[in-house]
Amino acid sequence: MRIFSTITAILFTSTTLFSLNVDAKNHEVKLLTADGSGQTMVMSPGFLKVEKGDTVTFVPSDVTHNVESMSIPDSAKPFSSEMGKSFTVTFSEEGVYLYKCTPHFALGMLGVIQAGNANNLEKVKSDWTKESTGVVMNKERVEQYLSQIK
Ligand SMILES: [Cu+2]
Repeated sequence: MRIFSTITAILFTSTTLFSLNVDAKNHEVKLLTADGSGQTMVMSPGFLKVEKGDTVTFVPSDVTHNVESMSIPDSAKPFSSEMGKSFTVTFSEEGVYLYKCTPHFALGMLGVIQAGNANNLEKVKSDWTKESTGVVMNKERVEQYLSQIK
């Protein structure tokens, strides 16, 4: 009987894992030097709403861009990518993620991702208020991204 319960357990586990992954989507954010409509050093899209468990692949237009997390949910893992390399993050913790391109932070190259419920929105807003003193251009982008969170 033991072998049958083991098999049942394995089948149950793989079915559960499969059903968790079935709905997960991959999204793409481009890290652009110029977006063709007059914006420079910009994430496209700058604000993205995903579901818990989805993945986002960040694709730099050239070697000068990367992504680095700034303010994220408490239980989430910070991320930081290599310059010029595509990088995929799994958003397994719900909340708001504020991130930047490390070398273009001062130029306002930041982005916001909402995964599921925005339970840490107030914390992200207060972190942004502190960090925004280091941004000299396009600060309003972040305000505009944060204003889209529902
Ligand atoms: Cu950049």
